[in-house]
Amino acid sequence: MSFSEDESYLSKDVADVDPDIARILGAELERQSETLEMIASENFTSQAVLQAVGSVLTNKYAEGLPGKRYYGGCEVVDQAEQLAIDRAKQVFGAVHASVQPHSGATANEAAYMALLKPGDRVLAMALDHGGHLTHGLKVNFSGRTYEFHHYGVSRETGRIDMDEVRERAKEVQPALIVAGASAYPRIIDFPAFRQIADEVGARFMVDMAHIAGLVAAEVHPSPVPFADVVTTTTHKTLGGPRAGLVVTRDEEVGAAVDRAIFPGLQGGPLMHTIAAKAVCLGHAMTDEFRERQARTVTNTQALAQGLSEGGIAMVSGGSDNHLVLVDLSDTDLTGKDGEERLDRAGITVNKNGVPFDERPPTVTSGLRIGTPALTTRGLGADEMREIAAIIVSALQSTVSDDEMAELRARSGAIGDRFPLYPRLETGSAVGAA
Ligand code: DSN
Repeated sequence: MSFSEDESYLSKDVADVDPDIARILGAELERQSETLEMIASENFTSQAVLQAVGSVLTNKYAEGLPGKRYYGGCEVVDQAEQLAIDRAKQVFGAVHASVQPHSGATANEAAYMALLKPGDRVLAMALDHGGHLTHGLKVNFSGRTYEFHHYGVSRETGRIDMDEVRERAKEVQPALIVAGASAYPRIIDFPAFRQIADEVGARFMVDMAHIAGLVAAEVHPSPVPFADVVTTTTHKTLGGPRAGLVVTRDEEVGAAVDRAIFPGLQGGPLMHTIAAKAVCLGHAMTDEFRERQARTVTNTQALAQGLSEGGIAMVSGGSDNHLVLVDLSDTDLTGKDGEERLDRAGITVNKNGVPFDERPPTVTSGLRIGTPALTTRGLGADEMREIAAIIVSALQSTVSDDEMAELRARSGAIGDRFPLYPRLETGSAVGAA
């Protein structure tokens, strides 16, 4: 290979090198632009975050921590990680931050490793009541390594019943209690969890992945003053790169989490993603971010109100946060049907089990619908009311193909009013423009 070929290997665009992948990148940008994205765990990250993720920091090995690495040449990436650590501590009011977890699942694994021995008992929210697979699903590492027991929500209210949690904690005598959920529309009472943990001599961990952005903006109470360890992803309400983060209020526990991540679970950290976490945490210090998180909540409330007025039932009757859980149990429509119908109407959501669901997890009786991504795109309460009306119509048993096409056109028209990534062309979805 000649020198000039070498040079072009490093310099060519993906469109020149790999047209198949370039087409896919463009098509995904188009899909994200042309549909209304309402998966509660998704968001649109900023172009600044995309630039950090697509940067030369991906080339660097940096096992260890800033100033204590196992590789040379880390003096630049050290600065990125230190900024991410300092900003995470400031944003969440924490004493220690570990910014290396590749994902929320790894963050949880590290927290367990720091606090537990294999076989220890843990009490967490049941997956089929809104919990997460890393909170003790039998086939997950969590359920295989530790003895998980679960609490759920009350059948009457759809909310976590703290008396039931206390009863379960007294029965189980866990070493650790976990709060946090993937499909829970209400505020979680962290002080009450702490009190129960203290009563039974357990540690307390919160997985705030879904609500981290709301917590950072103080539109949801913070778990940090109450929990021994708080884990999160950085890409949900927080709106950063796809990755994880752990914060603690105690230096010693934080150091144990660091050791659990490396060398316990991971090798080289993803320095490009860590730089992107720093960018996203920088965003989280701005008034613009706080306004967006507050609007995420008011948007969900406008959506919930519109759905309720259209006769759609929701678990717990509404929402305090970024998502609603539509309950189709009393209808002939399944969650799977509902997801497909909304997809045809140009709205992307996911089918989701509801508490006490009698349909199997591949079918379900629920739809989880979230507002973070569309709120980031700029939509407000008026658009949410319009979207609620589209959802209500799409879920009617009598909806015809023509009506569905009209609903899709209405969704598309809403999206057109809020352009996504205007500086990116569909053919250059990775462009730093
Ligand atoms: N899979 C994520 C969600 O959709 O909520 C949680 O990790």
